[in-house]
Amino acid sequence: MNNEMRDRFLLPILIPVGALAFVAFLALSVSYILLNVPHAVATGVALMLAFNLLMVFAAAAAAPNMSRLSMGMLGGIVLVPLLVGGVAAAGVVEFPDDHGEGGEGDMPVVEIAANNLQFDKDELIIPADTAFVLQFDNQEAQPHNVAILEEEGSSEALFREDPFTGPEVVEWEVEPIPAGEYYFLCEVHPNMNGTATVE
Ligand SMILES: [Cu+2]
Repeated sequence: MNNEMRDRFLLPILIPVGALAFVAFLALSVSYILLNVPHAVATGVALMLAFNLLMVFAAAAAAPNMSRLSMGMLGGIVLVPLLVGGVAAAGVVEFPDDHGEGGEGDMPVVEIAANNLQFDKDELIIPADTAFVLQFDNQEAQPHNVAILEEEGSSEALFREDPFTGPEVVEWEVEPIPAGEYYFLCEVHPNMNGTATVE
């Protein structure tokens, strides 16, 4: 098959099919990039892309008999900023991680507060076998902490942090605890205590 045959029979099929595939690929990758970058970057990339496409179509319309070489150059004009934008976006963006273990943000939060030498609740409900964040709001200028024990009087704590003086809110990461009934208290004021229900 010589070049002329190829041009006459093959190109009319190849060009539209190829163009369709290219447009589909472009649309998918562009939307993927735009959905994953901060708003300002997305707007910039989209504008740049729209401007480039406009230039290419304008050039193609003005010179219908353009050689393949200049077609290739125009393709480059479109693709280069797209690639640059993609790389820039990848640098700016933290892609969401599929496993959902992205740290503190994903953990369940258990809240407790202290004021007037009392906790605001006498039962802590804690998810079983799950690392969680214990958010402790010490609302007064008294040293308090939270310790979780197997039972009242246990010498070893499943969890404890040092007492601190408020007012201050702290977030502690707590290792998973198996289901069961436990005891929690402020070690500075042992009469501040309650039941930790892990379920
Ligand atoms: Cu206390």
